[in-house]
Amino acid sequence: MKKRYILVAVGVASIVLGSLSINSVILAQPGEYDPWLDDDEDGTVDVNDLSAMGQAYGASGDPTKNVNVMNWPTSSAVTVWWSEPVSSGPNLVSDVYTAGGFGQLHTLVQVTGIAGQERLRFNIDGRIWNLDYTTARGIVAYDQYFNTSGYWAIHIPVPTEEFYYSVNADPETTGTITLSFYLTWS
Ligand SMILES: [Ca+2]
Repeated sequence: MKKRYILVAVGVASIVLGSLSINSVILAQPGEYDPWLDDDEDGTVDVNDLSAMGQAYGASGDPTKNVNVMNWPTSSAVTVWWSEPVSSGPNLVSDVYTAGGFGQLHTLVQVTGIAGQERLRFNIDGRIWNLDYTTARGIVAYDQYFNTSGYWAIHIPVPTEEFYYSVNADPETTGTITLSFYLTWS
């Protein structure tokens, strides 16, 4: 009985080893160049790349890889206001925009018609949602007074996934605001 088991075991092992050797022949064929396998980064995957693996064989740790990304995409510029009138009364509030995973928010502002005691309070706001996402609260992420006409370029980290702009004019204040933004990854 034992001999029979041994014979079966040897038979199975032969089949497994046979298929393994066929697989290794297939794997040994030249394939597409994979830069992740080219350890010494000489443009060829060869035995020199195996030595690094041999030395580290059996080691374990965090598989995160450091990479340099050169082709960061950029968003298109979005015009929020074009010569939009502002005056005391209700705040001027923009649509809500989604930062979409971008990291930096670049805003260009032009203000006209502000002089003397006139003053605009300009905010870039993020939004915090309640726990069941039924109501949101605006949070001031950037706060600046414009007390003259002029141009401003404002660069800030994206405050939250969603953001918007708001302008509040002091009493006896009238002017216009033109504003556009674009987003970059870094
Ligand atoms: Ca190599």
